[in-house]
Amino acid sequence: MARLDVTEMFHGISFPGHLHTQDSLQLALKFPFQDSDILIVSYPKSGTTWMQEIVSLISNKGDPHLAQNVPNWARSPWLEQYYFAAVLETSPSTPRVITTHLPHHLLGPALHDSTTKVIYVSRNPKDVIVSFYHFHKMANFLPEADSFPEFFNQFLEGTLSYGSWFDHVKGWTNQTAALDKLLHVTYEEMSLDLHGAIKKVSSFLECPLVEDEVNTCVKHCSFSSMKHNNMVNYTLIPQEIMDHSKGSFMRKGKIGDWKNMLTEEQNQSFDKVYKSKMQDCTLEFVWEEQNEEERHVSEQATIKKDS
Ligand code: PPS
Repeated sequence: MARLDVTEMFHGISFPGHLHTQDSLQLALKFPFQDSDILIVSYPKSGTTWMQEIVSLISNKGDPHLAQNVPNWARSPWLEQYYFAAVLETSPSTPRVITTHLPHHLLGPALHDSTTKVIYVSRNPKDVIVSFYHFHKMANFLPEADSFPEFFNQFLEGTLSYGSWFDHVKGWTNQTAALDKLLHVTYEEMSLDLHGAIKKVSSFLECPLVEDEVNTCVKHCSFSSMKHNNMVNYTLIPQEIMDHSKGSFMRKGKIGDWKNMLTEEQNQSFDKVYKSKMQDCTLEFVWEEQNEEERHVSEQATIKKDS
């Protein structure tokens, strides 16, 4: 298969050459966005596919026909990938839905003159590392991930494909003033309250849904529905490109899986790096799924704080 072993270095960030060329990356930075476009932005493994499905279902008022018949990459193609222009031309999504993993310092200027609606999806980075590591094992277009400790260090250094998680998240979430329309949704929000997250996205997209439609969206973008939907679980991708015997794209879909992978020492060094790199950032992530009792205590604390 073409260019599986090629890496493209672009502005100091490595991108898999199977999907990207210097031209496709360069073209992405000059893309003429339209005001009606919807742009889904994320660092890899943060819930991109989930948001693509949510937006697709919302735009179709919960009707799963497109979601069950057209692959996600055709409904919401990646701006920086070489086949983007061709796919966008035949994409059935109205308005156009575009996806990107590009950092804000590269793509921001292209968005300056439009009121494109941007949905930024983030996920707690310990779960991102683990999900990305497993994905490297099955995705033959990504460099071989040798050992987890090595991969973990590369994540912290920002040298993995698509660059630094820290720069990505800070770059996009600091843009509330510069971008007219940016909605930040976390993976954990979707996981803890999918119904609420769908309503939040539908209101941002000015695509109001009645309660039955929200419930249909919830049903079709649950982990189990998406895991069994070939249009979104990447099983259509040939074995040479994604080795499905080495894992599933829809792997676990949980908050806090990092606890099964990171050692205590790695957890501590992660926290140290996180604290120093994110000191200028007010974001707060949910790091693990709370049990019922813990959730009740924190809800009470929030109610008290708000009253
Ligand atoms: S990619 O390659 O960047 O497009 O990957 P991305 O879609 O951002 O992230 C993949 C992870 O998201 C999980 N996922 C979900 N979790 C819960 N519910 C739903 N519906 C869902 N859809 C996707 C997917 O399982 C990957 O996470 P892990 O932790 O590996 O399971």
